[in-house]
Amino acid sequence: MHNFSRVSVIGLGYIGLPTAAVIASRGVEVIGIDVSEHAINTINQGKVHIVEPDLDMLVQAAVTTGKLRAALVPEPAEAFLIAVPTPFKEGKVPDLSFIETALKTIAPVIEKGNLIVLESTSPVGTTDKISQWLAELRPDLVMPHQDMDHADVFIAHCPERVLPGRVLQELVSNDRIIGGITERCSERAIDLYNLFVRGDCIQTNARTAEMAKLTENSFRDVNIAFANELSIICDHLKINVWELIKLANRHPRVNILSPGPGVGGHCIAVDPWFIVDSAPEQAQIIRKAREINDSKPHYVIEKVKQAADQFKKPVIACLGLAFKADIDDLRESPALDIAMHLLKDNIGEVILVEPNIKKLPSKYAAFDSALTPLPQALEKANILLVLVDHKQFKSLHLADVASKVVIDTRGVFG
Ligand code: SAJ
Repeated sequence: MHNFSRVSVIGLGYIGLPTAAVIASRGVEVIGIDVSEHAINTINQGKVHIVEPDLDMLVQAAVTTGKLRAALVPEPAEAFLIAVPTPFKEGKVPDLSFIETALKTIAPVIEKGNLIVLESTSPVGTTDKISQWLAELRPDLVMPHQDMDHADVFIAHCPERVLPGRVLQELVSNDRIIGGITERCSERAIDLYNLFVRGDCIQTNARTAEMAKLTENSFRDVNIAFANELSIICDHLKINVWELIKLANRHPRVNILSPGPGVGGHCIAVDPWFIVDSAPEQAQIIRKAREINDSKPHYVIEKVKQAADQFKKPVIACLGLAFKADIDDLRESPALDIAMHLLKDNIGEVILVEPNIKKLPSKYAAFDSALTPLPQALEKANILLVLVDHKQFKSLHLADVASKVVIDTRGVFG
């Protein structure tokens, strides 16, 4: 088993920073690299620039004990863990530029015997590309795709799988899929993850590991699309979809997910497109599911417009703006998207209730005055649009809202 005394994490975001802090908490020296000076300065003060339960304490302890340090310029290390974003660009084509830039940044400090692990969710073939790119950047080193048995560096993919809001628990307890370019690459990466993972580290090859991560998020997306399609069918047939799903889920082999206003976040709505891009002819259900989930916000907007037509002076209260329950994350949120459309469409007065935030992102600052506490919103609105199942909304009773038109996209009233 290989012991690591110095690890570098490239990209100190929602995945990289918690991973760096957890590795540091195991007594390993960790150097975190990021392009943001703000992130570097914040971390070096023992503080965090992202919201995640308990992360602040862990980072503070790791920085105070000198085990974690952040820097703009890379330094030599035994292992490099790349955790940068992989968004898509025009035409839903994966954008690997962050990975390529990260690799160019670390290439000059890579030494014989080093391990490079890609954690970023990536299309199939990306880990092989890293080996090829690095061969060009460092022709003095032998890459695993060039000589399986005598490579100078080890390269593997180990996709992150943690759920925002539970990152620190899941980083340690989740099983990890580890796919190296060669078996030796996988084994070296397993040694690294065994430092902090209590779940199983399961060995495979790089392409299967890449596809496994995309498959997990696509599985979820397809199943949410099924629930969203059911909700639209049930509206048409005048059936309560929430009751229907509860009943169907009583079958021992049925487990339908929950419909909603659409799918948000940075992963489930993005990753299936990586499969579609790699296999456009074959990936039919996966593409259709994406289309169904992406169209759900428009369906909700149309429903609100129809309801607003019944009132002379419609007052629409949007309950929740975050992308899912009990978090403050508004990025890629269908709820925010719907609320902003309604505000801009001038179909009546629109008020916003989001108990987890005090201010809207600067892009929407003009609408800050629409933010309203829940009791006032309940008093004022004649249409209640439930967009997020925050705990504050789940504690409402149907009697509290009996006089209003309720459009409940999350089933908080069952
Ligand atoms: N949603 C529904 N109905 C459901 C479940 C979710 O509409 O029944 C919506 C949510 O409201 C939200 C979106 O889907 O808008 C995604 O939320 P989520 O909680 O299902 O997942 P994420 O995006 O926060 O995290 C996912 C996780 N993947 C899986 O559960 C397979 C996480 O483990 C991954 O690490 C993460 O993506 C990632 O980074 O890829």
